[in-house]
Amino acid sequence: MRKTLIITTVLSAFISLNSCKQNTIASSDNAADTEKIKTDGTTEEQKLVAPPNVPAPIGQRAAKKVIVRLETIEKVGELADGTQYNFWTFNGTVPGSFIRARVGDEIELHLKNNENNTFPHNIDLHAVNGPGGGAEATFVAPGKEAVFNFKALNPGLYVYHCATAPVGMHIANGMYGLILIEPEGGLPKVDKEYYIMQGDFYTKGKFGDKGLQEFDMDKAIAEHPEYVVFNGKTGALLGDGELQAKVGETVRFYVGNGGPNLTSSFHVIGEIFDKVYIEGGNKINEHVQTTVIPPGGAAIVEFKATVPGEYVIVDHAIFRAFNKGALGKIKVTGPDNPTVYKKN
Ligand SMILES: [Cu+2]
Repeated sequence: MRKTLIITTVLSAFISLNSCKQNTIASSDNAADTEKIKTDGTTEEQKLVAPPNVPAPIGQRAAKKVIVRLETIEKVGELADGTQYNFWTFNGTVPGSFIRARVGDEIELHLKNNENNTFPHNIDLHAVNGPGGGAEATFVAPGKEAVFNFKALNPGLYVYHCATAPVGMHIANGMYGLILIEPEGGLPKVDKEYYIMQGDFYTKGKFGDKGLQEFDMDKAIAEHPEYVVFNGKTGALLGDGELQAKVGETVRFYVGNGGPNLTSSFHVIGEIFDKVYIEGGNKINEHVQTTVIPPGGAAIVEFKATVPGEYVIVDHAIFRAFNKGALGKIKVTGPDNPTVYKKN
């Protein structure tokens, strides 16, 4: 009798352990689940917008085929006021256009290499399951276009970048951007969404030197940048580029780090991130002051704007902010909130 009881107990414990294990695998293995998601048979062209803006949220829509068109463009632009640099870009901006899709979407990515370019380029999207993240399939000479398809299996915020040798140089010249794969049902609605990407730049001249600056391979290898900036330019998020929000609004930043070398200690002075999607994945941390974003990594941060004023966005490795350019601002307008903050 007692023996039977022991056997039954052990057996049921084994069964429950086993079924528990199966449940865990089933619920945590998003990639396996999403392979079964059928698209609704329709196709849409992704409407791309320039940073710091992002395409409209996906919301509840069914999975579909999404056509994304990127063009690599080598062009001279401003790295700082009066300082020019020959940027290599996706769609003419640093970072490149923000791509937005959902799990289960089939993405047909067209990569065109502008005919006036000098170098071949390609794209490695960290959201891809496949060789080189698409790099092998998209290696393309100036004047040509490459196309490849992938199914978005994992939700999250991912970096994309050029992966043509010398890879470090292509990335250092500005060839990176973000792709968001929303989960089933979309992300929670917020009032404002912005796209910020940090990058380090290596010029022959010193920080602030005027005129066209050449890339410095020795400084890049030594990991000694002259510039560390948000959105490809010292002051891209200042003045006319300053981000905007109203008191009471919830603000979401999609933050990436193109690197190529430096890890970002991303911080907004005078705000606390109510939520951080750590490393751009599913896990949410709350009440965070500074979040670490490695090169080739990303994070989603959210905060509620409660008190009006100007809030400074920095890499809290603080010499980078005040001496190398990693400084932006978000302006919060609206009524004072003396119960939360009052200057006497
Ligand atoms: Cu490239």
